[in-house]
Amino acid sequence: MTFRISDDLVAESNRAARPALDEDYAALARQLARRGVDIEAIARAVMAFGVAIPTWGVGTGGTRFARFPGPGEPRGVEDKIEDCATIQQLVRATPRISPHFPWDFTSDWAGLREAAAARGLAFDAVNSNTFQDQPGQTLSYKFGSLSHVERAVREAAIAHNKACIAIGQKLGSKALTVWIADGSNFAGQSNLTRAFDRYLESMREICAALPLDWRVFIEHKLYEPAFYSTVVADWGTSFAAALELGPQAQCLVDLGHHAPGVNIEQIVARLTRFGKLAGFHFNDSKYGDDDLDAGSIAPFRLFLVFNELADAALRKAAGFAPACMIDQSHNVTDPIESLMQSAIELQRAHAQALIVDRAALASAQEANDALGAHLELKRAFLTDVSPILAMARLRSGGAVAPIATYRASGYRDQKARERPAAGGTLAGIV
Ligand code: PSV
Ligand code: MN
Repeated sequence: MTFRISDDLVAESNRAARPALDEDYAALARQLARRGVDIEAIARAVMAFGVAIPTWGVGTGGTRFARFPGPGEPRGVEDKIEDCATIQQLVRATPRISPHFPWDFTSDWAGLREAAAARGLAFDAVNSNTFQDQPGQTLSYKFGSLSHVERAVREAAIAHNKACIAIGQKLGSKALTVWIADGSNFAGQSNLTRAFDRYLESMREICAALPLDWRVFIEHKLYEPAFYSTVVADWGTSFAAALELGPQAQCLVDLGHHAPGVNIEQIVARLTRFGKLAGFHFNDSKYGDDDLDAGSIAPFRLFLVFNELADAALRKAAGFAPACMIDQSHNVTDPIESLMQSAIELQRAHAQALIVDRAALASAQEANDALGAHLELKRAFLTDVSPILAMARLRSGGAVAPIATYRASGYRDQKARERPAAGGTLAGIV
């Protein structure tokens, strides 16, 4: 039996935090009531919010220069499930995990599904990987995968995506996320039109293998590893592909995959308007695809994204069912701590968006009151909703102070003993 954080420890740390929380929650309830907001409705909405943890996120990430492994890193998918379950135990906002293949390959899919379910976890979108060659792979992805000039390579990549769908069915997933690294590093290296045509042709074959109740999430990315052109570079390309591929195809927004300064919330609004918003890979960035912790750099931008989601939910936008997932790389923190805090920051943005006075905002907009409208958003954004988030965790059986409780538990030290380091210094971004 491996180490688990005991319920007694969680209860004990909650008991200590409870008096201050009750006081802060009551004060916030009064403040919100004056603004016509029922705190209980917001608390319920926060409790209902869930974001998927990427299985690759619980391992220490790296850059192309180096990776500095942390103690007690997960050695395989079973360990990853254990870490994801620990996150869920304390924050109660992460009931699903998003696996990546072949990284999470195992020989017993039913066993994996059961192991996850036993820890209260279900499976979100499955991710295919045609951006790396696997040991012994003869048809290389060095020059692309789904858009490769050689049919045989494209077929291998298509077969892999179909295999991911088949695995996902065994795990109870309902979506396949496809991100390809295909592109070119030199002007002239690739025919920009033909490469996209080949991509669409490959994706058509993958879509034909999708079960009827599945969706395919097209993930775009501006650059990296291709530095001159990327086949699915932007939301326009993603949207065009989703239109061509039909109703099961939608566009996934990874917050780090845009040109600097791009208005991501407006992209979200556009995709929602046309029923093509698949969902998100949440993270944060300052320069590029930095994969930093959600809400750590640009919390106002995150709030504005959630503001669009709240608006869409309120007007019951057709086809609106965004899948929320995190996609981060934790290079200098304990991944479990980063993921817990990131889930909380997403709940925070969600709660802040829900307390926007939508009627006042609409009136200001209709009256061309630019500053008045802006201040309506700012009022919600500047409201400290932390007591709601903590109360939601408490009521769902989690920890009022997840990071403090996690640190007090000694979980990482225990895992360091249970999971001896594999050794070696691996480079690579995950
Ligand atoms: C690519 O940068 C990406 O955002 C895709 O979602 C990958 O699946 C993930 O990161 C892991 O490398
Ligand atoms: Mn991503």
